Formats: sequence, structure tokens, C-alpha cells
Amino acid sequence: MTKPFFSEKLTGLIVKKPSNYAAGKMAIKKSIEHLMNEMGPVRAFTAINKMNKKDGFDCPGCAWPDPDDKRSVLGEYCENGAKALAEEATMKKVGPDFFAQHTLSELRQWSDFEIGKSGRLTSPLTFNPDNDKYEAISWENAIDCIAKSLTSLNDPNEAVFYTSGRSSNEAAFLYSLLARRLGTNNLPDCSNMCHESSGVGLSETLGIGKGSVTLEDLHKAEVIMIIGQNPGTNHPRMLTSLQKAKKNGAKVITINPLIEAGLKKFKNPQKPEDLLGAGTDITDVYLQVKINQDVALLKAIQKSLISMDEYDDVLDHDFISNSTVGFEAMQKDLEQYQLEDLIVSSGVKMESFQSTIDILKGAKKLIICWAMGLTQHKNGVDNIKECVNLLLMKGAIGKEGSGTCPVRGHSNVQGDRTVGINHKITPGQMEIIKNKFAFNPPQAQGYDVVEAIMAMHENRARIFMSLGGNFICAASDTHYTAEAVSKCDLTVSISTKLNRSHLYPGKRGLILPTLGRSEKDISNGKVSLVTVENSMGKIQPSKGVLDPVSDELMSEPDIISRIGLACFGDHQSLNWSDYIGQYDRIRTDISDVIGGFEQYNQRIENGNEFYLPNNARVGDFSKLPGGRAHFSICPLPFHEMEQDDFLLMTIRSHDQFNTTIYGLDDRYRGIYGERRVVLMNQDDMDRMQIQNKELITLLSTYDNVERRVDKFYAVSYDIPSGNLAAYFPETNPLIPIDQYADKSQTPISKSIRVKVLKYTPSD
Ligand SMILES: Nc1nc2c(c(=O)[nH]1)N[C@H]1C(S)=C(S)[C@@H](COP(=O)(O)OP(=O)(O)OC[C@H]3O[C@@H](n4cnc5c(=O)[nH]c(N)nc54)[C@H](O)[C@@H]3O)O[C@H]1N2
Ligand SMILES: Nc1nc2c(c(=O)[nH]1)N[C@H]1C(S)=C(S)[C@@H](COP(=O)(O)OP(=O)(O)OC[C@H]3O[C@@H](n4cnc5c(=O)[nH]c(N)nc54)[C@H](O)[C@@H]3O)O[C@H]1N2
Ligand SMILES: [Mo]
Repeated sequence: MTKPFFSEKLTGLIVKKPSNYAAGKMAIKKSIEHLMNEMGPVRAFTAINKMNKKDGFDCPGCAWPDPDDKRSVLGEYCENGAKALAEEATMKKVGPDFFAQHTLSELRQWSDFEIGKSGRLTSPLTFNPDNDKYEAISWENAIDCIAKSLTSLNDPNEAVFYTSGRSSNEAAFLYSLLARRLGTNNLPDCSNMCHESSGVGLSETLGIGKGSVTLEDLHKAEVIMIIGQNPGTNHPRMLTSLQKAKKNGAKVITINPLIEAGLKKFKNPQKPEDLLGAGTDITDVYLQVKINQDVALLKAIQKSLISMDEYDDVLDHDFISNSTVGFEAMQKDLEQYQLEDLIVSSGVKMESFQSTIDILKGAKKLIICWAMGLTQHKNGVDNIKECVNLLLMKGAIGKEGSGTCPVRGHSNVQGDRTVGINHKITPGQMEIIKNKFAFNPPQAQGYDVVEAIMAMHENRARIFMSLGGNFICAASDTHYTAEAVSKCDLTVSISTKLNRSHLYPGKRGLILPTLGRSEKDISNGKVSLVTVENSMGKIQPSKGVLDPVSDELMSEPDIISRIGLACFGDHQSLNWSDYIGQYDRIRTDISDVIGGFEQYNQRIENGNEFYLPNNARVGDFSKLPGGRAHFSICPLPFHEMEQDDFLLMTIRSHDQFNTTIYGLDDRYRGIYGERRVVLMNQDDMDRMQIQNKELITLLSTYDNVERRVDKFYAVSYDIPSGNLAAYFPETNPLIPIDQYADKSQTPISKSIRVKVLKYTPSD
């Protein structure tokens, strides 16, 4: 049997009643606890007061926008923002002395919580296979080694350049330039595992892979649908916007297999009346859909609205005929389905369905928000297109208070893509790069995450660089992925904190420690600023305020410039040394090659921010075939299930940021002290004679290959029968590398077919 990848240590499960609201006093208590434990009072106070402020730094957590106008004097942050800051700006350190004491084999036995909590990386490190330890290396030698390895490849496509979404626009732009100057578009990034399905679905239907709404739109909407998203944990500041929208009269419809606390009620920690009183109800109608039955439900909604339109003014016919194509075909396709069948498949109650229709029929301003509950399925792209269908029927695109709102994950994942991190080639882009920098950029599409892993496994790729992230844990098929990465000749990880991916280096392995966003990035005696793009397409400056945890840290843009310089030297048209410590020059070059960034430096002066152009926001579909927005025909999803098969969704607890584990509680769901937990329906447990808190094994079988994770507590929970939920990344070994969404290749992290077995300890 394969050795377990993640530590199977049990940490002491306590189950309480799930919370029926989010935030409140406990959120304040937890924020203070995390800040104090990691940073101490002075550092914590200095930083938290500047987070998400115009003269400060952007929160290193999620990508939810800050208000355009007034920012709260109490601070524009939430509990999980405070945790993200505490985790990054901790005073704990892992320097060469730490690595002298621990071999990698030993560290692999630690839990991810223990690895992460060990502290910040302080010095460049190189892996010594003779003693199985990391040892200090100078910056000069590390960069020299990288440059020599990159430039001596037989084929530039043997190098892979992964990006996580924390990096600034400046760093990401240089990184994409480095890859292309080398000659490859192998630029996989975390969005391949995240909102890629949104990007593909939205581009094909609306001509832009981003959302169309602003915060102001959200405040003006009549109806907001929140599908497959858990904002109470993952985008807590969204609840403030929802509270405002509700105050303005908006109705909220939620579609989710779990009843998430933050979608029930919000007690705004910044409002005394909320802390003492009842708080704000968020959801008006809660549709407890079965996993991956959103297409069935959305079709049922569309069918009902179309049938009512015969008598009432339900659809926006002017918009449909002037701005869209494909409505008749879609309407015709819907005829093959029976309304009742769709509703039964979706699993929602008839009464709630009816209330949904009552709300939607008269509504003119509709926004649909979504996240991973829609994107991480085999039909992830269709899920998005079905949302677009509904919006288009209602004419709810390109007008105030309406539109698409894919809620992004990492704080700058959207900006990284905008400035060039893309394995796909956008038409004309390579030509612009060629003209500006006088080299021939690669014309072939590069690898995304799944393709990069396969290429490394098959020795077609042999250098793996990562700008942030924890690739091995975040990707699927963990054992296969770890094996793939370890096969490389060289792995390079530009990181703030130690994580499990560092424990699986290639034949040579380098860790380059970098500044976090909260830290001062000083060059020539001045603190530099960088820029980021939030989930709604606004560019804003970010400037760190804390003293760096170590003198040896180098900023991300400087590391990349130095690698570029060591690889290619300076040339008139691409002068890497010009970029070092001079980010305004990077921005000038971005403005020359990326649309929408004209006068970049001027427009961010004095803390100013600006929106990028967005065709869907203004209802301009001229770039799409036929010059109109597109309705789509999407089949119902199909899962080949045996009687005792379940669909498993892998989700985030309240105490984690992706693979970074802040703590062991999932407070809103009433789970404390333990992450090895599977939420299960009581009827299913009865049928299988599984006791509450009994240990189980999850087994996934695809193409006759068995993958398993052992020793998880089954916990009785309000979840549809046949569905399971467990935390990522501990369950990622269950997802086969080749099971991903059509077109976007996003792994099927939210609908893994598994069997539940009683756990039997092996000797
Ligand atoms: N604190 C914190 N903040 C974060 C993150 C974090 O880990 N911690 N991660 C960041 C990142 S990178 C991202 S992408 C976002 C992720 O934000 P979310 O997408 O909110 O994160 P998940 O925990 O994956 O939750 C998915 C939600 O979808 C629901 N769901 C699962 N399957 C289905 C389905 O088939 N249909 C429907 N309708 N719902 C379904 C789940 O019950 C859950 O409520 O958050 C970002 N913000
Ligand atoms: N099963 C399952 N798998 C999933 C998901 C899921 O829902 N289910 N979600 C997917 C999603 S949505 C995403 S976005 C991916 C996330 O994938 P990644 O982005 O690769 O993973 P993270 O856990 O966010 O990366 C954390 C690491 O980034 C480094 N880091 C943090 N801040 C910085 C910084 O400022 N600079 C640098 N250079 N490094 C930094 C630290 O070393 C930290 O350990 O995971 C995906 N994987
Ligand atoms: Mo994400």
C-alpha cells in the first residue's frame, strides 16, 4: 500500500452545533488572538491599521474589493484577513539552524499545520541529498545555478513556471517575460485549479474572462444569487456588501449543498448594534442543492421563467433580440426536460423553488456570484454558462445593479493573469511583446497545471520554478504530483513560508525567501510600492509597512530581474537591471504591452486606483462572433455511480487559507480540533451502519485504479444524501490527475466519486 502522504495523526475531534451566524464578537476575539500570538502587539498594531488602506498594503488573503470611496476607520479587514496577516508577518523563523536539525524525511511526518507554523523562511537554501537537509546558499550562487540550468536546456519547454496568485502585477509581468524570453509559454497558475472554468465560460459567452460588476452594482441589485460559494469563511468582507445590499432592499437566493452560517446571518463586527443585536439575515431563499446538480436547478428556473413569460413580462425581450444570439435554440433544448424531473434531480424543496421563481420573475437587476462550488466539476464551464443563460434572459448584463460576479480567490490572481501569466496565447499579444522587447516569443500554447504535472512525470519537463504557492498539495493526485516534481533536475521555490512542496525537491532544490506584502520593500532608501487587481478589475497600489523578518529577503521582482539578467544579460530593448528596485519602470513597460494600463504610474499616484476596461460591464459584445452575447446549450451532468458511491466535495475550513492551516477548527460548522473529518448525511450513516465519529476510509476508483485516504471521522451533518464533504488538501490524493473539467482542465475537486469503508488499521 502507498504510504500516506499527509500526516494521519488525529488531533482530538469535538463536534458542536453549527453556528447560525457569521462574525460577531468571536471574530474579533479570534482576530486578536492570531495577531498577538504570531506578531506581538507592536507589529500587529502597525500592520493592521494599514491593511486595505489607501496608503497601506493590500490584504494578502482573498480578492474581495475594498470600497471605492470611504474606508472604515475601524479598519477594512475581517477575521480571516487578520489571520492571513498574522500568518505572513509572524515573528517565528525557519533559518539554516532549523534545517540543520531536521531532515526532509523527518519533516514529511509533520502535519501541514506544524510545518506552516514553524515560521518564515529567512535565507536562500539548497537541498543536500547526501544528508537529506536544506543548507544555506548565497543569493549569487543560487541565481547562478538557476541561470545555468535554464539556459542549458535542450528545449525551453522543459522548464515550467508556476505562479500562485499572491504575486504583484510587477512580479508576475517579469515572470511571464522571463518564461517567454527563454522561449516557453509554460505558465501554469493557481487559476487552472480555481476559476479557469469561469474564465473559459465567460469568455465564450460574454467576451471577457472576468466578472462584470462593481461593488456599487452589488449595492444596487434587486436580486443576488450566491452559488457554490462560502463567503462567511472565504470572503468575509463580502458579507458587509451583502448587508448593505439587503438594507437597500435586495433579495438573496443561495444555492449550496451545505447551510453555511455566513449565508444565514451576519453580525457585522464593526457595528455595535449587530454585535449586541440579532444581526442581518442574508439569505431569503436557501436552495440546498445536491452536489453538481446546479445545471438541473438553473434549467428548472429558466424553464419556469420562460413558461411564465407567456402571461407576464418576465424576460427582457429587447435585450435578447438586440444583444444576444442563441435564445431560441436554448429554449427549444429546454423542451426535452420535464420541470419536475429537473427539480427532483436538483434535490431542492418544491416550496423553496417556488419562492425562488416568485423573487426572480419580476426582478430586473440580477447579479450572480459564484466560486469553487461551480468551477471544480467536470462540467465546470457549463455551470458558468448556465448562469450566463439566466442573466441574459433577464437582460441582466451591462447595466447597473446586474451582472456576473465570479468571486476570485487569491488576492492578485486576477492581476497576474491580466499582465501575462497565461499558458494560452491571446491573439496579437506575442506580436506586441516582440515589437517592444525585440525577441521572438514562443507561438505555441504552454502547459497548464495538469499538463505540467504530466510533462514532469514523463520527463518532458525537468525544471520546475514556482512563484509562491504549494504546488504539490494544491494540485490533484498528490502522490503522482509529488513523484512528478521530484523527478525534475531542478526545483526552485520563491516563498515566504515553509510548506510541504519544499519537502519534495528535485535532484537539485532551491528555496528563495521573499518579502511578504505587509513588509517594507526598500531600495535606495525608499519604500517601493507594487500594484494588484481585485476581483472586480480595479488596480490599486500596495505598500508594505513592517520591517522584513530577515535582512536576506529579496523582493519577488528583484529575484526575477536578477535571474533574467543572469540568463540573458542586458540588451537595449530588454534591460533587466533597469527593473531592479525600480518598479515604475516595470509599470511603464506593462503600460506599453498590456491594454488598459495607459499612464499606469500617473494613475496610481497618491494612492489612486483605477478600473480596467470591461466590455461586459458596458454591454459591448462586438468582439464576439456575431457581435452579440451567446446563449449556450449545456447537457445535464452525468456521473456513472454504483449503488454505494458518493460524490465528495473538498472544501475549506474556517481556519485555513488553501494549503496554509491557521488552526484546527471549523467554527461555523461546529467542528473543532480536527481536520480529518468527513461530513455525512445521517440516513446514509444509518444505512451503512456507521456511527457518528467512527473512523472511515475514502476510496476512489477511476479506470480501475484505486486511490484512498484513511482514518477520517465520519460526522453526521446536514448534507444531501449521497453527498460528502471533507477538507482539502488532505483529500487531494483521491483526485485522479486526468479527472478535470472539459475545456478548462480544472480538477474535479468538488465532485469526486468515492466509496466509504470502515477504517481498519493496517499493521
Ligand atoms: N479564509 C480563506 N479565504 C479564502 C481561501 C481560503 O482557503 N481561506 N481561499 C481563497 C481561494 S484561492 C478561493 S478560490 C476562494 C474559495 O472560496 P469558496 O469557493 O467559497 O471555497 P470552498 O471552501 O471551496 O467552498 C465552496 C462552497 O461551494 C459549495 N459547493 C460545493 N460543491 C457544490 C456544488 O456542486 N454546487 C453548489 N451550488 N455548491 C457547491 C460548498 O458547500 C462551499 O460552500 O476563497 C479564497 N479566500
Ligand atoms: N481538493 C482541492 N484542491 C484545491 C482546491 C479545492 O477547493 N479542493 N482549491 C484550488 C484553488 S481554488 C487554488 S487557488 C489552489 C491554491 O494553490 P496555491 O496558490 O499553490 O497554494 P497556497 O496554499 O495558496 O500557497 C501557499 C504558499 O504560498 C507561499 N506564499 C504565501 N504568500 C506569498 C507571497 O507573498 N509570495 C510568495 N512568493 N509566496 C507566498 C507560502 O510559501 C505558502 O506556503 O489550490 C487548489 N486546490
Ligand atoms: Mo483559488
